[in-house]
Amino acid sequence: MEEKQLVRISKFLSKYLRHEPESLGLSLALGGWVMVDDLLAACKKKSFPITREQLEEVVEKNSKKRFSFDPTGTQIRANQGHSVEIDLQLEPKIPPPTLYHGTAEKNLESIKSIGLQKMSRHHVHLSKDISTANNVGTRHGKPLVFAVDTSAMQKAGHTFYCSDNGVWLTDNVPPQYLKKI
Ligand code: HQG
Repeated sequence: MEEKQLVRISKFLSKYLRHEPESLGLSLALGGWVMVDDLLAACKKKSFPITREQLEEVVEKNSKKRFSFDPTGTQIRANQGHSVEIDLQLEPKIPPPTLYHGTAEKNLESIKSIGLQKMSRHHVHLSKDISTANNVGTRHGKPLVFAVDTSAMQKAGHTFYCSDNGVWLTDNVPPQYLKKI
């Protein structure tokens, strides 16, 4: 499949597996899972037919590994980035001592005063390295990257999770743990 088509399907799936499953006639089960057969039938009904093979190719080749099948291959979910209320059932994990968050310069003053908030998502998203964080920030405007002192946060009792595609998640980051780099 061509890259353009992979992106088109990925955007379609992100919309319905993260944000509005009900408008495709789907509901997400615990963990955010949907039956693959139900998803394919719903896509067809929406005049966006996808084959099982195309779905497998998107899961495998998606640039950010946004989607996963369950071990039996009968269910699929978005790994992170939901706005609908779901419990991904992730286990708390110890993060590397420093993680990074990319944002836009226009958010600087607000973040300095109240820290990082989850906004419309379930968690604040943190990246493993500066270049990934920079790319995330670019989506919002002129990028700005913060180093997050996850080691100190962990000691202070904050909980971290890591999604199946390696994005670190936490509830909020108070300003004292942020350093602009
Ligand atoms: C900002 C993409 C003002 C925050 C990426 C961000 C990521 C504040 C924006 C994933 C704030 C929320 C998530 C505050 C946070 N004042 N602005 N107090 N606290 N913000 O898109 O982290 O392509 O919800 O800095 O790769 O940009 O979807 O979060 O700029 O992993 O797979 O509010 O989305 O992945 O924006 O991105 P978002 P994000 P996907």
